[in-house]
Amino acid sequence: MLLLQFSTSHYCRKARLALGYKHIDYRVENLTPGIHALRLKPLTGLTTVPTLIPSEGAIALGDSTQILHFLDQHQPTPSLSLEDPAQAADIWLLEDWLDESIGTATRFVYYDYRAGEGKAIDPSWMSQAVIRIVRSQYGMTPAKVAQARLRLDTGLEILQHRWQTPFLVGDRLTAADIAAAALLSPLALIPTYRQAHGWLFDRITEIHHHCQEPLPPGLA
Ligand SMILES: N[C@@H](CCC(=O)N[C@@H](CS)C(=O)NCC(=O)O)C(=O)O
Repeated sequence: MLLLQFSTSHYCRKARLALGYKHIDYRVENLTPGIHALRLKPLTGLTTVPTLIPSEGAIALGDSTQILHFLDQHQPTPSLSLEDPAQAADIWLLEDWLDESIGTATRFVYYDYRAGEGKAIDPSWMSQAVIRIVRSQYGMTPAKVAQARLRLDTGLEILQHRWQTPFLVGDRLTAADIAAAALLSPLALIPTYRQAHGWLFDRITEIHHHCQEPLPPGLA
């Protein structure tokens, strides 16, 4: 399998965690932000990574949720879901919420930090230019960043409650745990989140070990 990605994208981390969990061999092709659409559009009609090409000539999958569902069909064991229909519904509902709401809120808060207090992480012209482009692409105004922060606060309360047991749903790792670990991982570089939510980074670390994926920046 070939995974087209941005190496730093938290949505690509989600796909890599799922591939690692299932012990699937894959190669990565790192795309350059800015010219990535030239490679992706003809494949999926979309411009986002991750994109997975299961085999040469196969239809490409251009969305991380679609990739997780495909991997479960392609290699059912270990499953990313659970047998019980109510638990399975819960897993995919959480996965969708994490993907659509929490992953985008993380992006807003993370890039706001990298452009301000966290500039020292990489003050290079190149890195700051990428951060400026991302902030403008997603319309990251101070009001929208404040909204994202509130959304993350509520989300983290819910997750802290559910992650009292090792897994968000049921008694083993599922797509919900993988989505949460990947989509919240950029917060590991932000000191206020590290201090307030130690439990979160313990879970993220455990899940990365479980899926044999290198730890994200801040935890490595
Ligand atoms: N819902 C999508 C979101 C993926 C996404 O937002 N990817 C970003 C990188 S983190 C991207 O490719 N942005 C480039 C673009 O939009 O052109 C998924 O789950 O795959």
